[in-house]
Amino acid sequence: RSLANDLWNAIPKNQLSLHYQVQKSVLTGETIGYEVLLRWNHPERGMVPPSEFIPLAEECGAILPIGEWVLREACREAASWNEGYKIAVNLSPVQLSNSDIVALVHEVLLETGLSAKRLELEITESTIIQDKDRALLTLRQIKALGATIAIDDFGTGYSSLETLRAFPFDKIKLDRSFMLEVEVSPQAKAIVRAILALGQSLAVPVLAEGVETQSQLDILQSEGCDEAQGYFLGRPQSMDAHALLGLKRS
Ligand code: G
Ligand code: G
Ligand code: MN
Ligand code: NA
Repeated sequence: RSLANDLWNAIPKNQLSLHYQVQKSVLTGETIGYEVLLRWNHPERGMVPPSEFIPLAEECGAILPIGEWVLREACREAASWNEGYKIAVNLSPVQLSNSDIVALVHEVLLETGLSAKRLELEITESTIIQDKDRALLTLRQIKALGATIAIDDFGTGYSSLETLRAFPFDKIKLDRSFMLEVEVSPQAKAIVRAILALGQSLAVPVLAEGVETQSQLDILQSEGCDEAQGYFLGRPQSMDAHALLGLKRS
């Protein structure tokens, strides 16, 4: 039995679950939304991190049913909240290129009754690099449904200014590697500042990921960053976790 084999059984065996991590306004501290992070509780291996099983799921194709499950669960969950917070769901490149993601998003919104403007889809640049024309069309169609699109892990890997120019992003998520350095490295701080200025010029809000300390948050505030996410503001946790229980409609 292989891990890939186990992965195909993870949904029917109820081994997948979702964690939620808060995203807040830097200026006011208000909650804006929650990012959904998938967890796999393997019967023998315990919690397998997404960094291990998402690539495997993409390789073997299981990401399609798994991604569909995540989207449906996340939207159903958010629709039951008594606050209109946004829900941010990560999309795999494989979902974008090998499935009718537009039809799926449309169907899930109708089925769960979630207002489309509360759904944000997070994609990385690798998602759109393969077939840019098709990706652009797909993202436009998703936006036409009323959902929004964030570019994830910005500033690393392939992310380029050309992509920002050509694609209709609603949010830039600054990669968490910058937060590791921002307090000690003038270079890192200069890059953060430049990306924030870029976001402002393009009228696209920037969210800083991986905020772990008050002093990082202070820097973001003085530099005019819009939103933040990270352990300092809240760890990813299950809906059962006490901090989120107050969200449930009674
Ligand atoms: O929660 P954690 O830090 O371990 O997540 C690691 C990576 O897995 C992140 O890059 C995140 O984007 C990705 N990830 C988490 N949940 C999902 C999901 O539901 N779908 C996809 N495609 N990626 C996810
Ligand atoms: O790539 P993506 O942004 O989707 O990944 C989110 C991942 O980052 C999740 O796996 C989450 O557990 C992790 N994460 C969230 N906040 C922090 C943080 O403050 N510090 C670190 N090191 N990781 C974080
Ligand atoms: Mn993400
Ligand atoms: Na990220």
